[in-house]
Amino acid sequence: MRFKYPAARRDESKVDDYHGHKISDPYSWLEDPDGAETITFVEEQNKLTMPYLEQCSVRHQYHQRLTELYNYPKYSCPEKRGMRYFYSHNQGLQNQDVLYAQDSLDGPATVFFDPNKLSEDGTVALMMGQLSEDLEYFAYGLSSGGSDWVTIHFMKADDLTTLPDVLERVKFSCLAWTYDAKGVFYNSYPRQEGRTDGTETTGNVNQKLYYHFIGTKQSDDILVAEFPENPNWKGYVTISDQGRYAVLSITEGVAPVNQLWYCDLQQLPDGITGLLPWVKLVDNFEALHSYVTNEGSVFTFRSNLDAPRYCLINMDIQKPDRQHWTTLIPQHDKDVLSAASCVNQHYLLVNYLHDVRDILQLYELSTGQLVRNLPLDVGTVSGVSCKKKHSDFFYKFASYTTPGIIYHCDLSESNPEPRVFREVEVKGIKQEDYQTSQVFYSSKDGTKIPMFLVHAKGLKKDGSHPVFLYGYGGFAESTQPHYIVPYLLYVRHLGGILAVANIRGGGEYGITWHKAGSLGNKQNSFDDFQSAAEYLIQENYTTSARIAINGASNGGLLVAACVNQRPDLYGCAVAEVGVMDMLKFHKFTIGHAWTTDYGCSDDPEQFKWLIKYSPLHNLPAPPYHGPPASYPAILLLTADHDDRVVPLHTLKYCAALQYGVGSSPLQRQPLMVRVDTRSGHGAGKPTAKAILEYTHIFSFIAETLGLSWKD
Ligand code: X98
Repeated sequence: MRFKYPAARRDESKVDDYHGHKISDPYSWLEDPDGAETITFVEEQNKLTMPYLEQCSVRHQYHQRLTELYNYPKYSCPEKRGMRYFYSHNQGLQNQDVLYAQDSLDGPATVFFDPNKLSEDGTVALMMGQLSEDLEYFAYGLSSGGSDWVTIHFMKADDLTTLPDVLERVKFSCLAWTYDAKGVFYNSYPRQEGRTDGTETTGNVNQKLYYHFIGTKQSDDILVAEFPENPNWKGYVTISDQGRYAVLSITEGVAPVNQLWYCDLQQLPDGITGLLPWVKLVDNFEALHSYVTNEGSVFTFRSNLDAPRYCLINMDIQKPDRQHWTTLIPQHDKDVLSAASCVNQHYLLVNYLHDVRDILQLYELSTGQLVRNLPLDVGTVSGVSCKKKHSDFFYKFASYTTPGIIYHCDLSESNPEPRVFREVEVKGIKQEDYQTSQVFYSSKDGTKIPMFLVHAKGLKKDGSHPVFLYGYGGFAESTQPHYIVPYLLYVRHLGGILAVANIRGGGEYGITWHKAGSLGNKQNSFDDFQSAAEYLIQENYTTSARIAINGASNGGLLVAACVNQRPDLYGCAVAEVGVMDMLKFHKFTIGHAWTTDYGCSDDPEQFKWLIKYSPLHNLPAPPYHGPPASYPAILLLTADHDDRVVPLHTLKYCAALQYGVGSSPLQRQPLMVRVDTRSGHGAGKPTAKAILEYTHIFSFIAETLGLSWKD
């Protein structure tokens, strides 16, 4: 079937000069979210896309079954605070998780905070929350419509009454109480022209760190740190165990490096009255140091200094010179030390990532010696809750087929053993019907790439199976196993295989893996993804016409770049909230922070990297003849309040795609965009919206790959 796409004006006069290279930008008018033409463009695209998605043959079955199966109870690990426990819980289909409090683990739980009460459609979400040390107050950040902007509110923790204090223009912020519960540290941006609701594209610069005293106006907040010479710096406070120090971690972009300053709050004779007398412990961006704990003046940090797989180091702030730093737990020869926290005064709970599976171990804080292993199945520690002053801790395990097991362990017992505290069950999905395996395939340059495969037990490798191939590959983020009901539905009811490729650019094997897939090496990340598809074909799982690829954000870029490079390799591509204009991404909202992974077109050498793969700039011009004759079916997704990756990326790419490829008579598969409203980059998305979005994505895949529903 041929589709008639909405006409989009091409402004041929828009040409930019990058270091002598003339690059046209005919759809730059789509950069104005308020422009009448942009509004019409979005309306017309949705008018084409939504009826198509709604008429897909499996749409109703998929939606009904997903709603049924998603309706299972979800719990976080309980957090012990004082003598009380706090946890989040969703009965199944509630739009937002509810916070509960209880006095004992087997006692009754009462609702502590319910975000569902804040909006009809569930689009107001709780993004952050902190109790003061003695449980006097609860400070919490709400976001509306999916935006990264947050408004901080306060509530008394005993009678749940709200206080009049409200903090605005907060984004990418810490939230840290001083132990005396007089107030919190938080970050906010200066006032900006126009809107500040997440529908604007204004660059986020000059963030400042404030201290807010409870009971005062935001305009009276104390500015405690700012970096006027470095508009992209952000400084986040962590309060040390026992509350004596404010530890300030300063980052510039999203690279795993920071500066580390601290302030001894005991040495402030008049309390917090102005810019704090920060002491610089690390004043360069060579490595990342994250606070774990401190014993007096000796601080323990998780660090990647000369340790691409991370280690734990001790620094005595009374002897801050580098030559006095000591290694507490050295870097492992293969595994990544991905997290560490202190428990029961003298122990460290340490998480390692071993071939994309988590390992959890207990170490002695004083010596760094291993005490014991905490056995885990193949999967992910998706949550840990522990405190230095408490002897017990919780951790939650999840995998592609395990929805969640929360373990509880009390180190004060004579022979402490983790016990299952809570295990959830999803009625209608039998774990034993599925098989998860991990393969290591060769990429273009011979590098072995891990990939998880989830499919029905006893699947025959006869080349007939539809595949859902997912990837991310950026920002040192590891793509670890999680329980995702929509994926299991694809396996169970559409006969599919879930394939998750742990491509370079992620953090699966530490900093080396990240560097091998970023900046001038970004193409490795794309090659790894394409090699995953080729492997699945060679191994006779599938054929290219039955492969759907998917990714979001940096993964949306991955999907779009891979389609441009190998349109013959896939039957369908779903690119969510992707970065598509690699020459301009740094100009909008927080885009400048991503130059640490991508580089920046302002730099002549980096421009050459970016122009080679930027999805917007590597589409064919009409008339498109191929080869191949056509592009796969493409579904793009974005949303009006996505202020992380602003919608203009997807809109400009969509216009250029429909112009270049959609105009070809040989292009029979749809090239469509779905633009959601009161929705953002993904965090805080209400359950109803998530279910509908997954329904549209998998209905589109089924329709365009020709899959039918299996009961
Ligand atoms: C971000 O852009 C993360 C944005 N971001 C944060 C927080 N702090 C930041 C500090 C510096 C720069 C960016 C920061 O969210 C933050 C603060 C407090 C609490 C939690 C977070 N990221 C990249 C992204 O979204 C990938 C990883 C996170 N991208 C979109 C990269 C390309 C597409």
